[in-house]
Parts: sequence; C-alpha cells; structure tokens
Amino acid sequence: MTSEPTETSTSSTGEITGHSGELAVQVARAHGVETMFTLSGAHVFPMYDGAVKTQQDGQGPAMRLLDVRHEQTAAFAAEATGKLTRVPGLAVLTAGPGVTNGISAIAQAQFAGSPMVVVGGRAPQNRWGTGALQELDQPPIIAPIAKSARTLMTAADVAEGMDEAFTLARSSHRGPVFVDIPMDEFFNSASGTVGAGGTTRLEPDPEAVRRVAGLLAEASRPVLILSTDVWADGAEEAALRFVEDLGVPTLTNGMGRGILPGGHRHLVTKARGAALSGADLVVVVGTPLDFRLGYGVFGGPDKNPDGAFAKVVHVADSPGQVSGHADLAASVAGDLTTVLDGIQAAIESGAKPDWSAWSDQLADLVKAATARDAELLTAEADPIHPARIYGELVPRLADDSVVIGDGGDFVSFAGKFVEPKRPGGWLDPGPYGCLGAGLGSAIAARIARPSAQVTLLLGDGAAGFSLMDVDTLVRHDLPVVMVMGNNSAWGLEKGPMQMLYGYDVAADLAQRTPYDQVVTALGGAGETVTDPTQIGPALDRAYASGVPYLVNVITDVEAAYPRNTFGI
Ligand SMILES: Cc1ncc(C[n+]2csc(CCOP(=O)(O)OP(=O)(O)O)c2C)c(N)n1
Ligand SMILES: [Mg+2]
Repeated sequence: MTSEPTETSTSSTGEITGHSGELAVQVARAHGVETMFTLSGAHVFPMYDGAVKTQQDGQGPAMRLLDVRHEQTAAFAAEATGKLTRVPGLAVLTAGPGVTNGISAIAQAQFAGSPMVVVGGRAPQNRWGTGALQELDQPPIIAPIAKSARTLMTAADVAEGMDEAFTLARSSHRGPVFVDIPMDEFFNSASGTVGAGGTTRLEPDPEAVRRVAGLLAEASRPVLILSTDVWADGAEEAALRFVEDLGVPTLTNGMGRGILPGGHRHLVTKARGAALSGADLVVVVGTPLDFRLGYGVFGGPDKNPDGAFAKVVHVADSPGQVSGHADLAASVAGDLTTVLDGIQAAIESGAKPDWSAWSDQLADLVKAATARDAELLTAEADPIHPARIYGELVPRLADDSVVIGDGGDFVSFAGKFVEPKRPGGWLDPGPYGCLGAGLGSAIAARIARPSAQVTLLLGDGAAGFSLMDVDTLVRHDLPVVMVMGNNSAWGLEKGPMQMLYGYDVAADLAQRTPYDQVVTALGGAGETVTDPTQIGPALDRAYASGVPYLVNVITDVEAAYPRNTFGI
C-alpha cells in the first residue's frame, strides 16, 4: 500500500488539516499513542491512511498498525496497553460486528479503570436509515459500559472530539471512551487543533486527608491494601515510601502487585486471611470494595476473637469511586500521590505509631505459609499438580517480567504463587473476569515492553477464545512464552458445579489436546509436558526460543484451586 504525505498534514501539535483519519491519528499521536490495534474494515480505512502518513511525515513517532485476527484481541490489546503504559490504548474497530466484537474488552476496561479509546467505523450519515451495510447506532449500546460513547458527526468535529476522548480516558477515574465516525465524514477533510495531550489531576480535601491520618495513627492493627489505581495514578513510589517509612502491613492486588516487591518485609499477602480478620483498621487504596474485598466488611464475630469489625477507610483516585455501600470510617479522593504523601506527613508530624508487634505476628504467618507453599511447588504428583508449574516458573521470572493470566483455577494458583518484583507487570482478569484477554494482552505487553520477559499463563479453556491470534504474534514477530495448565476442563466451573450438585456438565474439554501443535502450525513452536521434572527444561527452551512458544503442561483436573467464594 502506498500513501503520499499530504502537504496539509502538519506537525504533531498545532493547526492541522486532513481527512478524519489523519486528524484522529495526529491527535492520538499527540497523546503519546504509538500503536493502533485493528482488524480490517473499509469503514475505518482512513485511520489506516492516517497511520501510514505518520510513518512518512517524520514529525514524531510513527503510528504502528497492529492487525489481529479477532476484534476482541484488538480491544483487549488496547486495554492492556492502557494498563501497562498508563497512556490510553487505541483500538480501531470496523462498523457493526467489528465494534460489537470489542464490547467485552470495553466492559473490562470500565471495570478495571483502564484508559483506552475505541474508534468505531459507522455507516454513512448520508444513507442513515436506508439500510446501509452494518448500519448500527453503536453509542447507545456502549454508553453503559464506557466513560463516554458518542458519534463525531462531521470531519470538523474529529480533532476536538478525539482530544476530548483521550483526555477523558486518561483522567481519573480512567476508563474506556468510544467514538464512531460516519463513513462519509471519515473520508471528508477538515481542520482542527492538535494539543500537547493532557490529563487532569484532582486535589484531595486536606481535611479528609488529616482525618484518615488520625484514624491510622490511632490504630493498633492496621492493614493497607494497595491496588490497581495506585499504579494507574503513578503513585507507586509514594505508596512504597508510605509503607516503608510507617511500617504498615500491606496487601497488594491487581496492578498494585509488585509495588512492594515479592518477599518485602511488610508484604503480608500470604497471611491475607489473618491480616483482614485481625485488623482493627483496613485502609483500601485504589480499588472498589467489591466481592474481592468482602464488600468492605472485615473482621466480625465469626472471624475475630473479640468479635469486632475493622474500621474501613476508602481512598480513591476520584470521588465517584468512593464506595457508596460500605460502612466507612473515612474516605478521601484525589491524586493518590498527594493523598498518600499527605497522610504520611500528617502521621509523621505526631508521635510515630508502633505496629511492630502486629507486623511481626503477620510476618511469622507469612513465613509459615511460605513453608507450606514449598510442598505444593515441588509436588512430584502424576498427573502434574498445577502448583508444580509455578515451582518451576517463579525462579525463572525476570525482575522486569510481565505476567498475564487468562484462565480459571490455573490463574488463581498464579495469584497465590507469583509475587512480582516490580509494579505494572501483572495483568489478571480483574473484577470483570473475562476469559479471552490472553493473546491481546500478550501482544500489547510485547510491544509496550520490548526488552522485557513476557509470559502468558493460559488455561486450556481460556486459550480457545484467542489462540488463533498466535498468528498475529508470528506475523508481527512478537515472541511470547505461553504456559498452559491443561487440565482438559473448565476447571473453575467443574469444581463448583460438583460442589453444588454432586455432578457436573458442560465442564469437560477434549482430553490432553496438544495445543502446542496449534501454535506450531501457526508458525510458532511448543511442546507438551507430562513429567514434572521436564517442566523446567521446557520453560528454558521456551524463553530461549525467540518465537511464540507454548509449553502445554498436562495437569491433574482433581487438583482444583481451594476457594470459599464463587465471587457473589
Ligand atoms: C468469557 C467468559 N466465559 C465464561 C466464563 C466463566 N468461567 C470462569 S473460569 C472458567 C473456566 C476456565 O477454564 P480454564 O481456562 O481451562 O482454566 P481452569 O479453571 O481449568 O484452570 C469459566 C468457563 C468467564 N469468566 N468468561
Ligand atoms: Mg482448564
């Protein structure tokens, strides 16, 4: 394909003129976007032409076109890019089915607060209502699962509309923004201004900050929870300072994992139950008080010898995120670095609290749990216990590793055993829990962190949603190591159904399928492993291969993840 740079396209900031695709791409570039994830459709061709022109104009980083095999992969790749880079990911989806195929990822971005912009194609306005191909009014479908969803009706609306979309997506509380552009207007030209690409930051109420500091200073057994928005808001350094200087026992989850590197003395994730049951104050930073956190109720008569519930403080990046259902002792909303630094300064201006007895008690429990884990991690059972895979994988993970989980029980085991060394490298399904994000996330990670080790953990069930996009890894030369826990079942559904009914249906998959051969057929490589002692050598071959490589480990379907909640 050839495309001449037009004289009308100008630098990445300032006045620009061009067709809607050029305008939209220039705005995206001004916001720091470097990759467009897409699957071809004529409705969005101008976006491709806009990208090609950036590859020729020498005015800044070119917009890379990354074409995939299913729009869900494009949208999940954009979502993961938002999570990893903290710059909105960009997915470009063709009209109608292209857009509807991206909906799960948009919903996931809304649940996880991931900054992303989705540009949809749209049937031409000059034919609207007469039955053009794929004529679907998309914004009303997407509005409930996005920060904003609207049509940029004319080419003259595109530059400003796109700037608003990116600014909104990347401002607290982050999330997905959808725009579509009618096809006739997509090809039309107009002028517009491209700015430097900004964001907005919210100042917290100083009085609220002081109140939280007061509660923390008075607490005897506090626990801090650091989660996704701490990373998304760029507050990971403030959070680490806060924990180390004050000595507060801390749990991490979501993208917050790694803020305290695995093994850190104040990280008590392995004593989570005891920490949350025994705490007299739980300070939750950067995540909703949802099912993963017992809806914000900690302690109480069945958990705690003195029967007391913990006081709960909710710290959020924006007022709309503060829990409306939990019984809160205090809350504060705003830029999380400012909030954490403010609380710390207020505490340090008084007598320094001493939580060392509580902290030591939890540290002993962490030690005991680590010793218990060691047994599972070295299990020699045949068929292989999924934990053994992590026994082999964890020592091989690099400090800069990006670890992506797409699956059920197999990924829950990862949550238990993998403790990242740095923040921003752990991508799990999060509160939306959508299977199928795997290949899109892996593509995004390989691009966002070109020199990092990238590992995708796949359940055999989850793999079915996106494995064809190994083709994308191969075509774009994106080596990723995929590790599959293949229990020949939808394990996370089989176990609970057995528990509820004493039998299960619709939970078995074909037995011991050699999915590595699928990857090989698509141009990658891989192998099947059935002997626990062979997992390590297979992983070494995978990391050394330099190609998309699937280590397909056949595991024991009976080795279900021990869980006591179904997430409701
Ligand atoms: C899109 C989607 N469909 C269905 C589910 C329900 N679900 C959650 S976990 C799970 C089983 C996953 O199986 P697999 O990936 O093989 O992992 P395993 O639990 O066997 O380790 C299913 C079907 C879901 N979360 N997302
Ligand atoms: Mg499975």
